[in-house]
Amino acid sequence: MKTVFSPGQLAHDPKHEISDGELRPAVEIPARAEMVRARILETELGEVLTPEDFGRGPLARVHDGDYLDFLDSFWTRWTNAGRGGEAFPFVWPVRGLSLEPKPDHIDGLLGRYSFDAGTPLGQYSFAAARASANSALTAARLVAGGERSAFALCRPPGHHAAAGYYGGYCFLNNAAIAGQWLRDAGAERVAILDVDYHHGNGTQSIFYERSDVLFLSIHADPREEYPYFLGHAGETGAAAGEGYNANYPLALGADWETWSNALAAAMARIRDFAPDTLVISLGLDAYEKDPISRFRLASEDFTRMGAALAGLGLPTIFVMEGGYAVEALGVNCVNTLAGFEGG
Ligand code: OKP
Ligand code: ZN
Repeated sequence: MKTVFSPGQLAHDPKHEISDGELRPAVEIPARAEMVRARILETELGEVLTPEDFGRGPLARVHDGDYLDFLDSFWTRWTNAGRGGEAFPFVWPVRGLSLEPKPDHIDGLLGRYSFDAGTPLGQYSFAAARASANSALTAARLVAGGERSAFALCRPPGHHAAAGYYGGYCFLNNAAIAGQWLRDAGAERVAILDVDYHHGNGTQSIFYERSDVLFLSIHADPREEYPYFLGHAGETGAAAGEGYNANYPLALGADWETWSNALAAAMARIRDFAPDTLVISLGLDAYEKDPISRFRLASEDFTRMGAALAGLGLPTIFVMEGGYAVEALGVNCVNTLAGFEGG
């Protein structure tokens, strides 16, 4: 399986995040991608390609123009306000407050275009996010061109980013951008299965009213876990998209037996939908030793996961999402991909 990765993705190099009432060391760091790349080379999974630049077009098919403009102008506005380093939002337009008119001040804009305070935004974040999206797009093009599968080594990740806001370490929704690009390239139906420990609220929200993209997610119950405000079992889609969203929230502590039952249910839904292409939002944070997560998958379970997914027999794009046990990340990620190739 070919991998797509750009060194430009490493330019987003956050030092801190707001977590547990403190400014803590950031966990979504460049070493994550380095670890995965090293394991791919060590195991000879396949070639590692540099992405092509797809420009703004495919990003704007998923994200609002004013949101992309905000990301583009962030650093100038931030430094014009006399700031430097990393920005964190601290005020949001929640219930009863107004989205319009948009604030002029960067502190207002940060809240206008985000949904959490845990995501550091720095000088190179947008450039790195664009490089990450280009990796997803290049992997999508490989599969559209006839490859059975491809791996987009995306970081920063994407699945929490919605059409008009960032959060959860995500700025551009790589899986959604790849999925939409596949539709525009001629795929009639695309399924996106999100196996990250956290619910993919951004991806769900982007496709919630559409029947051409089925979104499914297996994740920690949002009653107990981030992102808290989306990902419940009753969210099944709306309008034309009714019936085309499927959530499988699991209790904290879920092991492979529990997790794989949800996977079997999700796979049955994918088979019924009969998509042309499958996109896997590949979070590796369901791992038992993940520092911020509370599922109990072992490294060998990721091999099982990959093998099971191969059983769908679909052209498949893997798009990396979370996973913070950096030492084990390469093994767990490549186990999934090699499991797919052997399955
Ligand atoms: C991103 B991805 C816990 C802070 C949690 C947000 C987690 C974002 C996960 N103290 N911060 O889905 O892996
Ligand atoms: Zn996650």
